[in-house]
Amino acid sequence: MATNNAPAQAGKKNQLLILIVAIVVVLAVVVGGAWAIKSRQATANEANNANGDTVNIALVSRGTQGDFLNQWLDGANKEAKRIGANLHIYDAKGDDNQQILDVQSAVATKPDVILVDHSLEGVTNNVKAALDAGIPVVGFDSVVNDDRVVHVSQSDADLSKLITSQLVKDTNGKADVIYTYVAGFAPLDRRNAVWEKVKKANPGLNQVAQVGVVNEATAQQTAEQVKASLQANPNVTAVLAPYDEFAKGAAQAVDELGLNGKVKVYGVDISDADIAELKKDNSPWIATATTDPANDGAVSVRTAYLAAKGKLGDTKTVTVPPTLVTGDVLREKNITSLSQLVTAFPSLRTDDLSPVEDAAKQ
Ligand code: SR1
Repeated sequence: MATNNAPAQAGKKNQLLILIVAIVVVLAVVVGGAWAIKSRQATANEANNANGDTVNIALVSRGTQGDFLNQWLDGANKEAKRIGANLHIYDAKGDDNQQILDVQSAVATKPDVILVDHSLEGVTNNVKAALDAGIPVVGFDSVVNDDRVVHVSQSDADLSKLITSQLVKDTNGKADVIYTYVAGFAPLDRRNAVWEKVKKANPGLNQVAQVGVVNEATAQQTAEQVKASLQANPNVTAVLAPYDEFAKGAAQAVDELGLNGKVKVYGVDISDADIAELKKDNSPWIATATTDPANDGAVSVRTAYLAAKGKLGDTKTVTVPPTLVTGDVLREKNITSLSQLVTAFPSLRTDDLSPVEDAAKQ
């Protein structure tokens, strides 16, 4: 008796088809992933092979979002081009674990130097591997537990002293204060150490809340936290926000609650957008202690270049001095951009720090 085997055969065909599709998908993932790594590696290697006597700098950036890092990277790129260095940038997009992996990837390309920015402590082991392999490492605003690392930073202690002194002066040392801070970031921790001392020296300062986040939405989320803290603490007259993304958020919160004139914001950092906010009539953000972020990036690249050339000597720290900028001065001088600010405050350019021309001649 003929039996109808069609359903069984169709079932086997479907199973075979599913198996083939699964194999194709797996192969695509494996090959695609390998290509991505290879292309990243290849790009870095191409940079290494582009011109043997060119200094190859692997910049492993945490990719913290915001104006400061965008300007810092712009300054780093422009300075690398000016001094003839290859800059291969790894952008961890704010992911600390990715940055750790990026250091490892950078070591594999055998660059002349590795420049790390805004890293947390987790990169230490891979940085040690670089140093043990003879690759010098320079860190900007980075936490790395190895004395061989050369550290570049703004003088965070002076940044904090400048802005907290303005707060103490304006409040006569007596105020309920909201403080924005996230521990673990080298610059914020160094600024915090000064704030702790200022509070001890001025017992009239009452920190009623500590808020703040560092992520891809720092300003917006900090605004929400400051707003809630202001509503819960009606006697607050000052917000200390020692990072411009924090300060933007704090200013937004004060504006939204209509507390302009009552609550003042004391910030750190500057950008064109920050200048616009500071200059606004009745802006709550009244002052900021700052350097020029692009200049900081340029100093970092020059320091890395000198480290690669073995021209740093026994230099282990390079520190950029800050300046206090107030909304009043910006309005008086009608400053609307960072380039105009640098013209008005020439000390924001520190070409004397890690000068490369000398190294290039040697
Ligand atoms: C999350 S760390 C942010 C700080 O890095 C740089 O030091 C800038 O000054 C910014 O305040």
